[in-house]
Amino acid sequence: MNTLDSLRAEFLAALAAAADREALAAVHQGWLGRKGRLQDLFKQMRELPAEERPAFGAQINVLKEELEAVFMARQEELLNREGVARVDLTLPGHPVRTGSLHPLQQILDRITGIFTRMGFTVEDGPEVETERYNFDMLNTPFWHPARMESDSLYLQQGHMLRTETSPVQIRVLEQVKPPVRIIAPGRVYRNDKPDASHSPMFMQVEGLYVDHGVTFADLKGTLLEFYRRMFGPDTRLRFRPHFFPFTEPSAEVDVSCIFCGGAGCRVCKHSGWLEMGGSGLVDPAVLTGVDLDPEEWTGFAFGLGVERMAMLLYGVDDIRLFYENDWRFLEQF
Ligand code: 2NL
Repeated sequence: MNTLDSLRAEFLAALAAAADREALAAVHQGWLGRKGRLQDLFKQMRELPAEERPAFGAQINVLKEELEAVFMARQEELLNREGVARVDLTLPGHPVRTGSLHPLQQILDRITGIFTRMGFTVEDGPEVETERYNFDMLNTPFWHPARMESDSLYLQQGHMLRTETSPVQIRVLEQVKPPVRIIAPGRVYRNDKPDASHSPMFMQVEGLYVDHGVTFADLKGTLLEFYRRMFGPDTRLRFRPHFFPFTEPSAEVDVSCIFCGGAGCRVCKHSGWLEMGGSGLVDPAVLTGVDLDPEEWTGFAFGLGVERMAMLLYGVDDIRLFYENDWRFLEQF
């Protein structure tokens, strides 16, 4: 009995002194392990007279269970304490990065929002088009420079990547009888070498309104309202005569510089104006191509570049940034 009591006391002292995992493991090995002190006791048992062995064996077993329970409790206590010590609650947390809409998507959402509130509906269509829809139906002659291999991206058998979203509008005109009031936002493609102001893929929003008696004044009023909602109520517009195969007359559209208000600054190269896009009245040849009588129907159309607006509004000086998906750029929006 004495042996067992002093053994227990020794064990408890050793256990109390064990302050880390390694010390704990050593205590387990030295006492409860296969070659530990308790195992020695079982060996000593054989030296006792046969009749005393069962009672002694039972006592060792009781002691062993007791020590194992104490050991487990101590181990748990130590591990818990260690675990808490390892978590430094004063450290900054792991940030969870939240996503955000791509800057071009944000601008596109604003553009479509303004036009839908003016009564336009949004249409889309294939990015792989036929030359027929991309050029022929838009009155673009076979010799037109836009058709050149060096300007457009051609695929097999008369197919190509669309260079404008106009084919979307042609497809709508083929299907629905006017009045038609639609915008067609989407990706378009050109065979351009990328630089700060060119990307072979970019975004365009085209608009089309065909009805009885649509005039150039409707075009001016619609675009003025659009740009005023986009850039502010003091925005002014300037229409410069131009040529597009699909509109007649055609005009390029400038807005008064959104930075200097027209006084002249570095961004507008001291002209007071920023070039924004093209527009015009739908060419009669385009209307006949979709079986509409140009004597009965007229329309206006326009095309605007989304990147151009995003670059001006966000102060971005390189179009390629929009397509590199570098989160250091994207997270700023
Ligand atoms: C630009 C501006 C423009 C159109 C696109 C169009 C569409 C149909 C009929 C007639 Cl279905 N026109 N779209 C009109 C004028 C300009 O694009 O700067 N393009 C290079």
